[in-house]
Amino acid sequence: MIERLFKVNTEEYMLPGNRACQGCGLSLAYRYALKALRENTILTIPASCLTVLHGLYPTTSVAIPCLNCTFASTAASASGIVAGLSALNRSGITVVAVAGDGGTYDIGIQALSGAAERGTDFIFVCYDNEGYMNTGTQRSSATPMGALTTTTPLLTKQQNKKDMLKIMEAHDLPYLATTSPSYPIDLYDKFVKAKRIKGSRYLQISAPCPPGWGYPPKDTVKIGRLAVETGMVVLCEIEDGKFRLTGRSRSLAERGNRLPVSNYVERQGRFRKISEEQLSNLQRWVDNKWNEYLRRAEGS
Ligand SMILES: Cc1ncc(C[n+]2csc(CCOP(=O)(O)OP(=O)(O)O)c2C)c(N)n1
Ligand code: SF4
Repeated sequence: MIERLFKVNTEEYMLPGNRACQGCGLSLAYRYALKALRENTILTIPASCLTVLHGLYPTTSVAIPCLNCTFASTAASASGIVAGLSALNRSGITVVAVAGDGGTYDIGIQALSGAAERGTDFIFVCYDNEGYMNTGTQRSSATPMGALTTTTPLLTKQQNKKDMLKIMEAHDLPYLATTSPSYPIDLYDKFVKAKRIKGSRYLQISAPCPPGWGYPPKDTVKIGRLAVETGMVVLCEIEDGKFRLTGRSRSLAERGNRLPVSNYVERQGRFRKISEEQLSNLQRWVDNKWNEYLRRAEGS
């Protein structure tokens, strides 16, 4: 592992002094993602915490060119950049769209599905903090069951999280992967791989968010690890249809020592009103997904 760390790009593309909150999981992940993507990259991002992190024109905390687009149009914006580069005969530049779960699972899904169906040569990255965090923690279709948000203030969210990976996999993409900033080498390697592959690639980052999830900023890495240890988040990749568990999720599968979901839930204020029934529903949902992943991993 130490030897592997020395192979990580030492350039920094996230400059000191960005405007994300203390302990932001997105900013940890983004630093490693940009190191893997390197200079010959153009970003496009919609309204989100990431826009705030990038900063206000004419200053920015990110040393990679970036186009701000409207909420629904992230993947369409990327398609336009790809077409523009092609018209100018510019090759060797990776176009990367990055959006939150609101901008991916909900508002950006139509443009994303269109670009993926056309096989647009780009990477779409969803950082999933499980809510509309920039505007004050509203519920999204990525919010897990039992979480409190400002639009589910009394009864918590009643529905399970949408399976966006499955939706994107149905587009027959050459590469899809899930990542977490608590496992930076796994994340870095997947971004390096995605950059080498052609066609539409989809990467999902589980991005813990201290104010939205209700835990102290110092615990972001711990919370991200617990998400994986309990199976709430599963680290995997799908390359040309071949499914693989990676990193910590693979070793959990081999050793069979996954933790109960309650270990994850009890550390976050957003779950303070989860009922016993919801907690057992959540555990059942995680168990079913996990078993499905195990079957796929065994069959591949
Ligand atoms: C069409 C449109 N609707 C609403 C907004 C207001 N808005 C700006 S950022 C944001 C939340 C974005 O949520 P998400 O995509 O999950 O990213 P996060 O804020 O969590 O980083 C909203 C609702 C907007 N800018 N444009
Ligand atoms: S609200 Fe959450 S996702 Fe947004 S900048 Fe703060 S910690 Fe990061």
